[in-house]
Amino acid sequence: MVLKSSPPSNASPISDQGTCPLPRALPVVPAPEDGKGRIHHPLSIKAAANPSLSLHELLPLLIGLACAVWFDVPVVAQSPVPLIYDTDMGNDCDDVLALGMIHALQSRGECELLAVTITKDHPLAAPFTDAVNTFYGRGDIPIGVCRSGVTPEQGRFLGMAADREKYPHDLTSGDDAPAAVAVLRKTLAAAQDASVVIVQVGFSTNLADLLRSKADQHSQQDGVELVRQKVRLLSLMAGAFRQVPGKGGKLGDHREYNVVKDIPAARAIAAYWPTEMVWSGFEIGLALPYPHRSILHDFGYVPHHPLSEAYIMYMPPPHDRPTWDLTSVLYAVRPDHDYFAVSDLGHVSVADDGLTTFKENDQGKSRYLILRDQDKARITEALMLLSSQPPTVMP
Ligand SMILES: [Ca+2]
Ligand SMILES: [Ca+2]
Repeated sequence: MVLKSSPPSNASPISDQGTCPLPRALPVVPAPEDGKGRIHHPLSIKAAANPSLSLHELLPLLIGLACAVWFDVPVVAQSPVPLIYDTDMGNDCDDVLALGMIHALQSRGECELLAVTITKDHPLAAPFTDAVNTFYGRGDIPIGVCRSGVTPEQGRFLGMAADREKYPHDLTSGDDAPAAVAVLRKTLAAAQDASVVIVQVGFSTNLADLLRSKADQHSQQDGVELVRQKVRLLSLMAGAFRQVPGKGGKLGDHREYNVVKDIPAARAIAAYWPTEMVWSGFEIGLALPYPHRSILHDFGYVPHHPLSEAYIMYMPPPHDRPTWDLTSVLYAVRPDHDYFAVSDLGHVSVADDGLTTFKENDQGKSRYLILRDQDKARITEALMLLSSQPPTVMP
């Protein structure tokens, strides 16, 4: 296994007018264009608008202008990553923080949440998700549900969705939501080819059902062909790719929850998913605990915040919850930030008991994330800042 930097995404970092690599999230300067995709330097505009500037004031502007001319770099807008979030919302609080991150990244122009599909079979999972989406001003995002019987219990925080005064939303029961597979097929059919990134942070139930799906009113393609045509990447929190400390601190194999809860579905995805997959194993989020002080201090900009309340109801501070699902979102939207190293290509196999094994193979479609010690602090900071970022419009 060879450590290497993240592979480039298909959102080309190379301008078609030059060769200057640009970070995905480079803010686009809202300045006039000359019709050739070139953006005028703001300093040149200021100087032109103020002809009476003194030499003292003018000099830095002239230097800036000279630099702007010298480095007449065309700025190319990066289009937001079209994203589908597939989650077992309600089983742990990291799904909630990860959804908050997606909304923050969308507000920053880095992604667009097309749909949420849910693999927890409880009628309040979809209303809770709708409440979070509504909190961030995006209550119309389609939500699809499963009828799998997997984790049917309510859990510790989905009951928050019953209080529509505190957390307004209009989807009151998952019974009123469409099936996840229908939402997935409709969303993919409407997307551009090879564009969609799916983040799977629960069980593989919905995505395995998608692969098995047949032509319908949304697409003439079967599930495998539809995914092959429309999906660019599957970023999933599932499996474990190194041993982790068990009871007593002794290293051992880990059968990861998202795999174990629906082993046939996980096996189907590992074997038949037709696009690139990047797996965030159990060990990644475990090594990046979410600092509980952030829950106590960073969400107080509204009287009632669904993220911090769900976290506290799930397991109150002082508890630093692992950031499993958050890491999959971070990689999905910012693969070029070099937060993580990734393995070489290979196959993931899923044993009958849910144990995952990775085998290098040039023909494989899977990679897994690798965490370098020196990156832990900046990843944790990114996860905290993004998940606690206020909505664009305060509810
Ligand atoms: Ca809604
Ligand atoms: Ca989850």
